[in-house]
Parts: sequence; structure tokens; C-alpha cells
Amino acid sequence: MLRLLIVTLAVCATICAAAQTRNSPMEAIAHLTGPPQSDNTQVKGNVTFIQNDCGQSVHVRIQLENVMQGKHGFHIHEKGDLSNGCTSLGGHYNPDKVDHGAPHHEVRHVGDLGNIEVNASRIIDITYTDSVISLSGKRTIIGRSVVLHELEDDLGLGNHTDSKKTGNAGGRIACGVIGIKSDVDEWPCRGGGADALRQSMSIVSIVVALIIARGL
Ligand SMILES: [Cu+2]
Ligand SMILES: [Zn+2]
Repeated sequence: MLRLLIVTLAVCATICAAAQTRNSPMEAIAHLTGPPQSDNTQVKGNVTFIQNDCGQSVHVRIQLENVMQGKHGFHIHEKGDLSNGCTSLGGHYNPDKVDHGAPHHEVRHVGDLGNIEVNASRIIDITYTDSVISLSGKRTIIGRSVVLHELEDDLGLGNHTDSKKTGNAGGRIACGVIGIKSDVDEWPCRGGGADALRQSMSIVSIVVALIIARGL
């Protein structure tokens, strides 16, 4: 009887843990536009973000047109305030208050997504993955912004005084606020630490139940 109870407990704990795993990805989108350029065209397009589960890497798809050929700094900025166009979006999203860097550097702003390189077609459609930004948890990028710069980001390796702050990437040629794209009623993992604690408690209860069951 006791054994049956413990097995039931183990099964329940497994289901509880499984119930916390999402099976539909979280998606966000920023629609980018910018001021008229020297040839009167305007950069426009979308940047979409997909995260399959809380704490996992984010897939970033960048689809833009009318971008001048060459390399352009590409960042997440801290604010979602478009009241004064791209200029009111604040600096790079940098909750750790560290130096600017490259996406693959140990030390970088959360918002440092490096450069995108555009060819003569002036159109870009690329997808890559970043393991530092997140759509969920305490440091979600939802409500913040995407900024595309005029110049190449020197990734914190240049001699300019702004190198360790902004990568000296020049003006802002396009921007957009990151909003929710998924069909979700409640955004998951907002609790951050609390969610992680609940998840680890479920795992602990499974392990304890299995140890007791084996002992009987
Ligand atoms: Cu920037
Ligand atoms: Zn930065």
C-alpha cells in the first residue's frame, strides 16, 4: 500500500515537472523603420525572436531592406521609448554595468549583438542564435528595442573613447520596439528565481520518491 502511494507520488511529481515545460515557443517581434537616408530610401523590416523555453538560447531572424552595403552595429537598447525616434531609446541594454563587447566575448552588454553585414543587394535575411539575451525572466528584452547603426561596431576593440561604451557604431539608421508576437495569455518565467526554485523542488521530490520506492 505504502509502495503504491510512493509510486503515485513519483508519477505525480514527474507530471508536475513536465507541466512546467512549455511546448509552444515564445516569440517576439520588432518592426524597424528609420529616418530617410542620403538616397531618400528608408531602412525597414522585421526582427523576430524565438525562445523555445525559459532559459534557452534565443533565435534571432533579421529581415531588412534598403540597408547601405557594409557592416552595421546591431544592438538591443535599454528603452522602448520612441517619442523622439531612435534617439530616445537610451544606451545598450547593460544590466550588469560592464564594458561593451562582442556577442562571443565573456564581458559584453546583454544587448551586444555585434554586426550584420549587408551585400550590394542591400537586403538581408539572416538567422542566428544568442545565449545571453532572453525573452523570459527578470531580464526579458520585451519592451526594450532593437537599433541598427550607421557604422561598424568595433566590438570594444577600437582606440576611440566610445569603443568600450558603444563600439563607436555611429548614428541610428533604424529602430523598433520589441513586442509580444506569440499567442500567450500569460508570459511564462516572469518569476525568474521562483520558477527555477519550483522546478528544482519537483526534481528533488522525484529523486526522493524514487530512493524511498527502491528501499521498500
Ligand atoms: Cu546601439
Ligand atoms: Zn554595447
